[in-house]
Amino acid sequence: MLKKTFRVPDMHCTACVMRLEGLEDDLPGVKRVKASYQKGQMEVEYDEKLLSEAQIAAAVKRLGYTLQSA
Ligand SMILES: [Cu+2]
Repeated sequence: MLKKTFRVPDMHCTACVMRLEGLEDDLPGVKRVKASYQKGQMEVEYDEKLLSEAQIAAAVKRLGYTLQSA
């Protein structure tokens, strides 16, 4: 299990946070997502055997946001 913090500069309200934290249920391999639009960051705890960073970035992109390395 890995825990990584990413920058998501295009989050701007709690609705964005809710959408991104929804990945916790929608993306297999993700254990926990903690997002903060004030910080423009999201912390993802995930199983690196099931999921790559690129797959997380793609899922975030599908929601309309940009994932960057912190
Ligand atoms: Cu928003």
